[in-house]
Amino acid sequence: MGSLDESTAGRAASDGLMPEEPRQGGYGPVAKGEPSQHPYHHPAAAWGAATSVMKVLIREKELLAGSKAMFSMNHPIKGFDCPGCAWPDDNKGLKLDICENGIKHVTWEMTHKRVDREFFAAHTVSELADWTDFDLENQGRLTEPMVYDPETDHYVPITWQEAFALVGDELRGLDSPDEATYYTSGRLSNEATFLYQLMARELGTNNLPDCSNMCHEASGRALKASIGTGKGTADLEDWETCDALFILGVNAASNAPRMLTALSEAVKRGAEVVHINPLIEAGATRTIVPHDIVDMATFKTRPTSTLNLQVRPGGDLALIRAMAKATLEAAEQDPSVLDAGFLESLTEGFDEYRELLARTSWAELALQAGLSEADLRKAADIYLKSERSIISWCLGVTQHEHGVDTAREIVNLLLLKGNIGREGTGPSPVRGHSNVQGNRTCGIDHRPSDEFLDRLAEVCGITPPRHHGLDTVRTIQGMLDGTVKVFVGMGGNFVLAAPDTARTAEGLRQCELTVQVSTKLNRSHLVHGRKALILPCLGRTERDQQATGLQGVTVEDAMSMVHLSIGRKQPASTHLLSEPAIIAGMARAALPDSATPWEWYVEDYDRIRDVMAKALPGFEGFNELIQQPLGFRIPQPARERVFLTPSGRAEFSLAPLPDVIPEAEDMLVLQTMRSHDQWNTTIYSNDDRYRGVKNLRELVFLNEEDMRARGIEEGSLVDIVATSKDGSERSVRQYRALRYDLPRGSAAGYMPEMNVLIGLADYSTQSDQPLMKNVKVRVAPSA
Ligand SMILES: Nc1nc2c(c(=O)[nH]1)N[C@H]1C(S)=C(S)[C@@H](COP(=O)(O)OP(=O)(O)OC[C@H]3O[C@@H](n4cnc5c(=O)[nH]c(N)nc54)[C@H](O)[C@@H]3O)O[C@H]1N2
Ligand SMILES: Nc1nc2c(c(=O)[nH]1)N[C@H]1C(S)=C(S)[C@@H](COP(=O)(O)OP(=O)(O)OC[C@H]3O[C@@H](n4cnc5c(=O)[nH]c(N)nc54)[C@H](O)[C@@H]3O)O[C@H]1N2
Ligand SMILES: [Mo]
Repeated sequence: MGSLDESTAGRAASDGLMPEEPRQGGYGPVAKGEPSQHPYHHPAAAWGAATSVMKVLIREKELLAGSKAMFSMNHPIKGFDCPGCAWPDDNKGLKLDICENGIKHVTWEMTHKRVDREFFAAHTVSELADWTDFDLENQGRLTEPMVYDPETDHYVPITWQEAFALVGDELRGLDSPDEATYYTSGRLSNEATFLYQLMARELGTNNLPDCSNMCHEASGRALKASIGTGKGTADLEDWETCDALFILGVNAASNAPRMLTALSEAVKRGAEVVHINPLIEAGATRTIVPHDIVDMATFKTRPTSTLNLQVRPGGDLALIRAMAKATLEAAEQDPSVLDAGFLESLTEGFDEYRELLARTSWAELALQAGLSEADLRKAADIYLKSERSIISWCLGVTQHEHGVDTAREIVNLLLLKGNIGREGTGPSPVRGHSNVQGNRTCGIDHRPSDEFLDRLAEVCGITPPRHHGLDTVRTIQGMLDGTVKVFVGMGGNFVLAAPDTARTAEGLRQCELTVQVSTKLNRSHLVHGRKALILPCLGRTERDQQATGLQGVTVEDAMSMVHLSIGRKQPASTHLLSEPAIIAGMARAALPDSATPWEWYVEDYDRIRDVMAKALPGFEGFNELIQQPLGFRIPQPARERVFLTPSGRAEFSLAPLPDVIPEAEDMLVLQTMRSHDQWNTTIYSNDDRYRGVKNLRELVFLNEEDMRARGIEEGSLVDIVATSKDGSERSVRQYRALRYDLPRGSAAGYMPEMNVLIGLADYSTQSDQPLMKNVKVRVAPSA
């Protein structure tokens, strides 16, 4: 579309949560230049990425430290784990397995800027509420604990001891431990995680909502039901040896850039790579391998796909089922396409599944997938011909009503050809936060199993509650109906990450106490309870010095590898505490007579690991295992074809084919996704390089024909009205409509700005995940 006309005011309807002045940059920086969109012709990664990194390094004045950081990031034993994403490290040879967005992410934490007591003295909370979210985070690192003073509307300094006492008093004053809720964002280390869940359970609650409730809950539930453990089975070596890769609902170039290397190497060795996504994302065609200096110097691009299929939003189950149907049809001619021995001895429900598919017509499947039968058969042919297939997915699959059924259908398809527990095969969900998988492994679970609690009780000498706790959506409901009075956020930015921003804010404001353990200032500090604390912690890059010396922590990547992460940088302030120390401080204050040796644990994290080794299956010998250069793999029985399901076999699921076509003809299915230049609620700029967008976040990508049908001009302003499951409506006004290559009937825009459109009722009944990729909207030109 080129440059747009004079920028007109764009406002979201989330009262008091965004600055009032007109802007088009959403929660990003105040827009400076004119918004524009130009097609992006360059390969993913490449020099554009290098330039973008340099800009960030220069802005943060961290050129030297930033470049030094790149060399210790993801290095075995002596480095820290990149907090950018959960993609596993490739530690073979001397390759530097780093990426543009990982570097941006790390530098953002390492900034020289500080938010100190003078900063808070200079600005009231009401004043800060008018700043953009970018400006809030861009103030730099938090330096000391602060408490909200309602008299002056300022955050004022408080000592750590007083802060802990405040938390302790409040928690001890509750009528029931279930009146408090303990949120985790997925970067918390395993050690801190273990202490955090122990604190909650010793206090008497399983209220442990986490970002996973909005992210991969569906994958966990599906895999648990199908194969007995809630994790993928493929690892990086499998990715290197498979001959077909199916990637569903992942924007690799932006959100898992190190995956690009695996994709290009797969294509290079002749493997098939099929991308299934309503959008053809940048990383789904070509890349310059991010760390291949020769490729970068010579601009040598490498293909990253052999087939792209633009599925209808939510149509993945139909597509996968079509592939399974074609496989079963082929087996009628040539039974050897199926792994009969595997199906016979290690699976349950195959006959019923075959019957279900025989009853499902190609026409229904094609309609629901939004693809022609010919296209569906193309994908099926690749699967049929391949000896070793991996199917990988991310939010494009999980944040839908039928996320669990779809992930289970993926397993169904894999089972047909024994594509599990064999080299080069398996389900492979791409997790988000760098330790979100480890959080679950180490006990962040609002629905813990009895076995887990039994062992915790025995090893830690506590009596954990047995009733299930609150997840993210139910936490918000609880705050709103007054049953939740204390909110503790271990990282993250709850108010912006959660659905229904306005209602979430209302809930937080109704709390008696909100506690945010954070590295940087964000919106969740400004939308607070009657009492409020900001507790600043060490970041992952920083030295964590305790009584017995320098401490390291561990994280688990998306492929179940657990390894050590040791920060080396001088902490941003001498007043920061580590996350384990903050948890121990709160726990002691809330549980003065606790027999748990909180302080002793913090002196030496080996002690936490020793108790984890006893409490968590697969962690036996934890302290020794992490001394291995690449860490260790948590045993994943399904990888060995041991299926811990009720039947002791891998279980086929028999979900009915969902109807994913909106009930009203003028309704579009809107997905809320990330731009290239953001990390969840952290927005680095208003650009989205690979989608060719500059200076604009308040936008909606639409299909050309959908625009024409609604009289919407390219680059013009539109209003978007969402209809919730409960019939209520939410809207954003004056967003820019941009033409994009996506299927008719679908639309796309950015989180977290568009979270205001997602009602609290809009969560999946299968996974309880908010429907962040499935918002039913009507779009019309602004008045
Ligand atoms: N740089 C950077 N890296 C990140 C993050 C970040 O914000 N920035 N976030 C991290 C986190 S927490 C996570 S969970 C991951 C998220 O990684 P992604 O899942 O890649 O995240 P999104 O940006 O939401 O993109 C969703 C993708 O799914 C596609 N999609 C939408 N609906 C459908 C559908 O119905 N079917 C299919 N097949 N595809 C669909 C979209 O077009 C898009 O390509 O990334 C992690 N890594
Ligand atoms: N509409 C819509 N909404 C979504 C999504 C979507 O696709 N669409 N995606 C969902 C997903 S997948 C996720 S994972 C959630 C993310 O939700 P969250 O995890 O809650 O959000 P983040 O933006 O990752 O959190 C950023 C904040 O974490 C703090 N932080 C950074 N590093 C550290 C650290 O080392 N320790 C501590 N204690 N704090 C730290 C900083 O203060 C920073 O402001 O959002 C969800 N929300
Ligand atoms: Mo996530």
